[in-house]
Amino acid sequence: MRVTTRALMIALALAATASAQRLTLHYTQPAEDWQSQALPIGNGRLGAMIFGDARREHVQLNEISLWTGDEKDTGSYQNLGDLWLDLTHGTPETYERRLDIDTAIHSIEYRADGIAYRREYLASAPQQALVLRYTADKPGAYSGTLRLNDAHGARTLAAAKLLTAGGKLANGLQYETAVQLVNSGGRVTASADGALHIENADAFTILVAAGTDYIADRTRGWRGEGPHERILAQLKAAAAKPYAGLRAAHVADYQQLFRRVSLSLGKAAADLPTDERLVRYRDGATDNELEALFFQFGRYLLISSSRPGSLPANLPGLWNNSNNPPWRSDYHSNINVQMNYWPAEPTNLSECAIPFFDYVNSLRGVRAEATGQHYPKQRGWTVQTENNIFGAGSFKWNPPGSAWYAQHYWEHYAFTRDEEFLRKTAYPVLKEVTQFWEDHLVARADGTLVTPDGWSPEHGPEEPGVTYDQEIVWDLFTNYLEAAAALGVDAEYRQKVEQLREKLLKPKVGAWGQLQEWPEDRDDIRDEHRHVSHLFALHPGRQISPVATPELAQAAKVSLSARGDQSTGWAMAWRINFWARLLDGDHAHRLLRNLLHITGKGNNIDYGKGGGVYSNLFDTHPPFQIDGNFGATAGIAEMLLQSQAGEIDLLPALPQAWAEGAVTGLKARGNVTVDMAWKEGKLTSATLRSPVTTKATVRFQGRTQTVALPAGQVVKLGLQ
Ligand code: FUC
Repeated sequence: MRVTTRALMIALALAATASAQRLTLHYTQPAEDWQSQALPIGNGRLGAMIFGDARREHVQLNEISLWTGDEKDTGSYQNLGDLWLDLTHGTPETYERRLDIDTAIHSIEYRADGIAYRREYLASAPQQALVLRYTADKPGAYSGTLRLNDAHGARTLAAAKLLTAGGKLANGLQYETAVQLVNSGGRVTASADGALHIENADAFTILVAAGTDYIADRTRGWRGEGPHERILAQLKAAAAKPYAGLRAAHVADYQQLFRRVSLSLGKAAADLPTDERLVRYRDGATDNELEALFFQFGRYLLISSSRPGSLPANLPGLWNNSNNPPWRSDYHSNINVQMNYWPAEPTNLSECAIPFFDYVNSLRGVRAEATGQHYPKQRGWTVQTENNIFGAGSFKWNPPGSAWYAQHYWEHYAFTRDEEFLRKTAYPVLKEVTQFWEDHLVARADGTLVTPDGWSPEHGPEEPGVTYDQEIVWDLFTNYLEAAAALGVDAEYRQKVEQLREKLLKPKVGAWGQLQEWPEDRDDIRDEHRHVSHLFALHPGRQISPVATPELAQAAKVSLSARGDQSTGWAMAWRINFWARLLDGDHAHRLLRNLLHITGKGNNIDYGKGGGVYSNLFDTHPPFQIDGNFGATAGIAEMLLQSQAGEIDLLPALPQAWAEGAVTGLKARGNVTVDMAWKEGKLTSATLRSPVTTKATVRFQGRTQTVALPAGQVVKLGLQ
């Protein structure tokens, strides 16, 4: 009996280790390079990139509302500052750093002078603070100096066990960082040069709080309370709790989101460091669990950079170490900010999309004013290509940008069936953007309606009726119509919008069988441009599908094949989604492999090829741009489950490489949660559940079946 229990315990422990390994990035050296090696933690608002050096720790800090610019000028997202911790112990003999994305804890372990040292770093959402914990297996082992460098040159003040630095940016934005050191054993003293000195501490915790006076509330002019009192209160509250309590609350808060979805794509690979796995993978090795890790890493990044109450994930998510970052680290409206939110609904992280809606809602007033000046005859509003947090835009006007934003509102409802959200939040946006297009479309001689000032991003020429615009407007009208019907409102206006949709110029097939990017048939078969904007209707739209519009789907395939399989990071991520929607799992997987291709440090912008990942699994455009991470996570979800066509399609684009696997917790439209397992490429079990009584049409292995889903019941699908 005892033996059996013991054997069981060992088996359980091994299984736990295997699953922990599966969800861990790990390395045997500290990071030297911010972009490609340091590891990110974040609570949606506060973020850090960790280098992990044993004797000279560097933690780079961000706060998501630290922006220059205002309602007229775009400005850019800023670096907040850096923490430096110099320790006096000897050179480490062993070293390992890990980012466990199942707990959202970054750990560093090493031995030096015969002492085992351990660090645990986390970004607590409940506590609104970063928590950096240092322990050792021998008392009094820690001596050193902690410094805080403000990225805008503010002086650091040190008093008791507290460091503070902050000030005002040129636009008047107030900001501050505060760092509290909590030690057990030894002594901590402050020096006039703004440092804290640790002598012979047994263990200590560094707590970091930071904030600005930005509030996303136009009626109050963006300026809220200064951050000083707030961040000191946050530090005080965190300092009053033991580390174990802070840790447990953080893990519970994070796992409540993260653990909704699990994915296994086969055997766990040997427990090699992540950078070594990436190199083997690049050289052709199979590593399905690395692909599953990459999927979950996207979910980790979304939870870490986009939590309710804060701003949405920007081009690098939350993590930026420059005051003059590429493309301002902004909200780009022609693909990028939307791609950031593709994984939110299907991978069961609906709440993480809320910052995007709050952000868009906060801009509507400013954008209506700017839109009114630019397009005097139009109601509603739209955006430019580059956008800041205050509502200002720069670079080209992007007329269909707001219509694409509106799609996210509709999808949030489609997945959650949250009727209050539809009525109060989504419908007003869908309607005002629909009105913009009602006013903005123009009739051609043959009566078809076209967008007058089109541009297929970023792939000129500018002309009316480009396919991208037409498809996005079709999508908007369709979403509007379904929203109005679901709410039972605006019957008359619905008829009007239906007529408008009817008259829209529709996608066309060109001379070489391609889907035309422009109304003129001038697509070049040799063109490998990264944007494939005219395939919006295939993904994330739903105007084209292999089942409902096979000719157009075939044309989309011809276009996509011509554009090729190598591109920038996000462009390959989009292609994964396209191939999944074309039900070609092997091709989607080929793109995933191309994207999960390790590349060097490369800091320069490259608009051609060269996308991939760095050894920290950050997607690179190049440079680092988080949309590729999010787009890939969404693409993997599309390979496993689709629901855009009114059916729940199980394993629609399963590649041969994923012959065996299991997934739990994916979401389908209609608020249905799906678990599945498969072997030899065939579904072996599938369960569906819905919180309210409903029916679903399920497609699998070439047939469909309608299943009743009584509220809250787990319904097992009969596969015979
Ligand atoms: C779009 C893309 C670029 C880049 C930039 C941030 O304009 O065309 O490739 O991703 O956004």
